[in-house]
Amino acid sequence: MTPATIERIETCLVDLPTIRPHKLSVATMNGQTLMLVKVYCSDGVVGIGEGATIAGMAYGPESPESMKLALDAYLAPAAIGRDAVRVQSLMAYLSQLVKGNHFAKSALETALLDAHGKRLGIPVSELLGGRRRDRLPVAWTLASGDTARDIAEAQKMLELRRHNIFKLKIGAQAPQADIKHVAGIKRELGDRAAVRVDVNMAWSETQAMWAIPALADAGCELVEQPVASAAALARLMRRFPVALMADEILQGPESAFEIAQNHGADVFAIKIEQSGGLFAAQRVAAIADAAGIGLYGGTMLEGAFSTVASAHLFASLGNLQWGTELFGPLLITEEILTQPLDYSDFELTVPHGPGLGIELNEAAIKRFTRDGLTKIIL
Ligand code: MUC
Ligand code: MG
Repeated sequence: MTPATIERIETCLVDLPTIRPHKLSVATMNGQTLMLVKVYCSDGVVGIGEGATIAGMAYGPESPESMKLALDAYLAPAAIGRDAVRVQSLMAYLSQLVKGNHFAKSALETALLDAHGKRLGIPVSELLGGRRRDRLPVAWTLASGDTARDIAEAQKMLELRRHNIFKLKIGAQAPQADIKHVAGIKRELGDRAAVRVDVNMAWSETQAMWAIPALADAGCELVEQPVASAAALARLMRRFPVALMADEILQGPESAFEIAQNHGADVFAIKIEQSGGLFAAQRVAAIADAAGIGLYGGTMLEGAFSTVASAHLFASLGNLQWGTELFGPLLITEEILTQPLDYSDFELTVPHGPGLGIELNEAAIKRFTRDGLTKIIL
């Protein structure tokens, strides 16, 4: 193989509007910021990766700005001149120099894999061991904050045959009101759709003890991260006729191992960014499989690049019992790709082209790209 080294790394922040406010227990989003990273290699290949999170720093310790800073000041200077082909080895080297910063590392690893796939003429899924499926079920999140509006949105998604699994964001109001909200939506949708909830850690263990059975009675099949601590989630396990999913407490392979050891979840929401990259997420999935824990392909409401990177990984996993929620690009008003992704018949098609198999529409992001770190819209 022709040797290729990293010549230049560029980053930028792109502030894009969302189609409607997206209300979570931690924040209400009116837009999404993508941190894009471009890796220019000595053989002329350019790879693109993305980092995104939810509402600045409301969800977790990294922000789009912190990802850009970690890349510009530390990861990029250390990567310049190094072998661009041996991606795992380069990422391991960089991890010795830069601790944490999982989202920034995931963005860089995505760009390196995109570049390497382009170089070899194969999709990223093949670099991850080969895809086992070409299409992925995709859930939609109902988070307008209004029951009637959420029902209308779900009905529209069913009519369009775009989604028939709905995740409801709850936890911003009292559990009693949330239970009413969930029951109202499930009653309207009936057997046509699956209903799940994400509490984003908003409940105390005591609240969860009485609210979860009520959600199960309402027809909810999966409760994501109802409480903040791993210990509390483990104590709630096996008490209710509904699956419990770990999200925020799952921060890479080591945490996955600990949760599995403590029988701390029925399902893992696997996320490439939160795991620290695609290879780390692959290891999280292996731990889940070994422990008999189900897998769900999670999102950080990412744009097209991190969404497609996730899709390549999820397509290669042996088990994906709970489908995915890779709908991030559909929440953004702008199409940033030259060729839109194919969401049809309740599924997303994993692109087939080399690398990620997608192309950035530079003109489309131009007016949304920040000059520096200061936010220009939202
Ligand atoms: C999360 O907490 O899972 C995924 C869907 C959504 O609406 O928010 C995210 C993050
Ligand atoms: Mg979640």
